[in-house]
Amino acid sequence: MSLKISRNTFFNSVLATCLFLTPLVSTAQEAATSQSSAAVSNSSSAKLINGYEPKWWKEAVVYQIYPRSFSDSNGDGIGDLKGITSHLDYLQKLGVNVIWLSPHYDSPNADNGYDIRDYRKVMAEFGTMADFDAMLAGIKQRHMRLIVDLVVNHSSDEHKWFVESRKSKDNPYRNYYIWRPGKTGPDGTMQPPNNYPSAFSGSAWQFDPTTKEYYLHIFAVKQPDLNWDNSKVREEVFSLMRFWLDKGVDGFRMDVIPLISKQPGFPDLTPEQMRNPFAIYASGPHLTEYLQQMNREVLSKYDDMSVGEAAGITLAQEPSLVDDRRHELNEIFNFDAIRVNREGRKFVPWTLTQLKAIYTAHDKALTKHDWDTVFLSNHDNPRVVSSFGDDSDKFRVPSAKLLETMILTLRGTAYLYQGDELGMTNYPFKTINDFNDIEAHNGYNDEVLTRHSSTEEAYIENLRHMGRDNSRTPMQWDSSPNGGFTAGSKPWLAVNPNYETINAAQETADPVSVYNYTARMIAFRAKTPAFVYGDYKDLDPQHPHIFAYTRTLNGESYLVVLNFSSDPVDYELPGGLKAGKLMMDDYGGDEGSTGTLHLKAWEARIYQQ
Ligand code: TEU
Ligand code: CA
Repeated sequence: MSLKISRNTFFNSVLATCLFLTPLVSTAQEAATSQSSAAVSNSSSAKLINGYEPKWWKEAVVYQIYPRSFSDSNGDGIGDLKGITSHLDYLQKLGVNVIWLSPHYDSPNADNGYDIRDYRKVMAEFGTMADFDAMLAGIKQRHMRLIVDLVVNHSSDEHKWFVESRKSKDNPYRNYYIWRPGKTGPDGTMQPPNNYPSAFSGSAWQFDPTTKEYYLHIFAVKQPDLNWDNSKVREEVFSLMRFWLDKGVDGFRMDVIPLISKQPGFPDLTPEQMRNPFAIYASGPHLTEYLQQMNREVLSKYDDMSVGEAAGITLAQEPSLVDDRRHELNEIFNFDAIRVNREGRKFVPWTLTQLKAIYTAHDKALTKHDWDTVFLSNHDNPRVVSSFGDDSDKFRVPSAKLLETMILTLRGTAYLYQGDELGMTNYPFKTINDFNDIEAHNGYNDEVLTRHSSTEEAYIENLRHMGRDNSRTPMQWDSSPNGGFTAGSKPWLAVNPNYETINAAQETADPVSVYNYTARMIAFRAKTPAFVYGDYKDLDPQHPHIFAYTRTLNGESYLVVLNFSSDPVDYELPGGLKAGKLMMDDYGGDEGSTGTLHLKAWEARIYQQ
């Protein structure tokens, strides 16, 4: 560490020193919380780290749980909250700081919980409010935090608001949703109000015979969009947010939050706009106003974290949602990287230079007042090692480790999805009957059975690569029947048959497993602020197989070198750079300081320069 003691550097060396005293602080969680609380306690802006205001949610490693598929405690084949509570030690040992829980609310499960019937009630299949409270208490006892899913662009059509709303045009809840009269088509038939497509195939409008009007549903017919232009709806949402924050929840992942402000007059999409409807759905005139009201009336009142799922938002628009001077959201999920291998729903080949260009673009587009997220997996996307690594038996482990190395050393809050820490892979789906996902079935009925725009085989083949159910197969805990996910006979979705070789019991017992490597990487990140607040530099953007970048903070610099290929590469570091002290290697080797690195397939190395 250079000894030039600027005030900043002095502060940071204090920070760094207390970090290097980390052994005093037992787990990565406590380290992270102490790191930020230390910074926050003197949270005047002066105490910036490399121009960034330190925040616990910037330093966090977030672990997403899809409750239906995590762990079944009562043998009904469906994951539940007691199942999560029974595995909190496993998560604490991994070192994650925050748990993001996908929807746990009362729901008829048309879209597996993303269709909420009662926002203050726990889904019966998942347990009781007492189970929720016990899970939350267990998370806090282990110095972790919990954020829950806020799904308020739409509700379930079984929510009492909608049950009332559809009864009559003058029902007090009518204006909680978006109703419009149909228009008469050229052939005299009744047509939807406009040509908006649903994300789950077909029109985004559903005719309702009771009042002979259409209601808007950007997602499924059973997911009617809420009318945020109605201030009563906004008050309802702010009130249910306070309900969960007052229970001790630490924040929200906000589902498709940019869609809450609709286009006045609902003009038809032009053919150009029809190529990316979400860009129009996500650019309503009142989005900033509603997010600033939400921040003013709720988020700013708690030490919470808000991450918006921002489908339809471009990188250029990202600061307008996360710049901390605008008081809207803390961070968003931008989908550029995770969707580098797809056009619409179609799986397309991708290149490393494309992915690297996206990370460089993020580095350039975001200021010190913005903060990013880093993720390549969630419950809507295929498994990370199958999509971005090599899930063959020979390279599944090193490529899974390499991808976690990247996610945990790029700038932004890092996100893991359940099973990534085990290197879980996509599922060998055979027919449409193997799928549960409404998006898959609606698409099949539309593209294969109705419009014949795709053959059955082509459609299923694409789903094998892109289908959301790839990530929703049950968690693989051990090699017992059904991977130990359930003691029951029939899990709600089949367990990946490779559970006998890929499971938590084996991984936690094996010191060189993906799990233990990821845990070491998370601990390394927790004590290395350069991986959080450090400057980012891609050293070799055009190299087709090597991703080499540095993270530098106050003269302390780390070099990360990743071989994104299934072939060894002799890599000469650019500009005569010499590799420094080896700190991490997913193969555990060390060839000493040199300018040319002999990298094995999917080898990942981190050097302290
Ligand atoms: O997803 C929104 C979203 O962008 C996805 O629907 C995505 O377009 C698609 O799945 C890609 O295959 C959120 C939730 O994450 C998702 O699970 C819900 O189905 C959806 O909103 C509706 O709530
Ligand atoms: Ca259960």
